[in-house]
Amino acid sequence: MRHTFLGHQLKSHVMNAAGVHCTTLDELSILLKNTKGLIVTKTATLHPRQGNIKPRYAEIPGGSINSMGLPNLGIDAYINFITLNSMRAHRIILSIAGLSLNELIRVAHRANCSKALAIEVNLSCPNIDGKPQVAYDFQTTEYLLKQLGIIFDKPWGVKLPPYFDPIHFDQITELLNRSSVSFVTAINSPGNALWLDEDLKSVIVPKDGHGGIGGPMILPIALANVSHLRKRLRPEIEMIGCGGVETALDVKKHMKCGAQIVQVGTTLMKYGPHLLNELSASV
Ligand code: RRO
Repeated sequence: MRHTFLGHQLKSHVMNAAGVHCTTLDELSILLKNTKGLIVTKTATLHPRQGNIKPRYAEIPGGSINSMGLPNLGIDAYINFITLNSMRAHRIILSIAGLSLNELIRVAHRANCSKALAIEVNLSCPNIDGKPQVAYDFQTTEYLLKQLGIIFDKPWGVKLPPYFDPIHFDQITELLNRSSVSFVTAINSPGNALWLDEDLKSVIVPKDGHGGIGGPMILPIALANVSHLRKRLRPEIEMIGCGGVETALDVKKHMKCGAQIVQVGTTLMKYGPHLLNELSASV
């Protein structure tokens, strides 16, 4: 089967989800060399960040919980990586975020000058203490979409958190349909979940044990989000499905709901990059 994204033919329609196997330059190199489709970087901020204290990722029944806290090398390191790998830059999506509007605007300007295929603006990081997920605040999102539309002259999209009510799908897609996004990625980890170990202690220390969840347990939420968004978005806006993918059948389900390409997080974390090729070969 042939797959296209933003007008490019792809050799694979399965890729990593931002944050998994894409934070260090070594991880990115391995991913780029050993997979055939697109890859996305860890969400980059203006300056490098250590993230939350460890442990901050754990496997739990049904998937994973994380409270990474946006550890990353800073935008310039990822832009340099893309420049150094310019022959494969057309396969790289640069994920960005800012802890303030001002920071996001500055990161966006730099990202726009990179050779990346596209930019995925993360409006949905669930793990920064004191910072709400931007895409749950429609007023701020509307303002940001306008500002980012002025900055970007290369393809860009947004990574959304899960929504749970039809009115919220109406509201977010109304804003997106008026913006210049080329694609939407859905979903980020449902945030601020809590898991307790058998000894009744939380498994993830930062944020009082709360974190974003991933893996098979979120597949129904992810599919519903892809489907609701696809029905409401302008047809020209492409969709990347993300959330809960463990098997080739799960990839097909995302595509049936409207995704053109599919990202894998928790399952990639568990099995490593060869899994992406296996999933794409069997569709
Ligand atoms: O780094 C994280 O804590 C993190 C991010 Br930025 C995100 O977008 N989603 C997630 O589950 N964790």
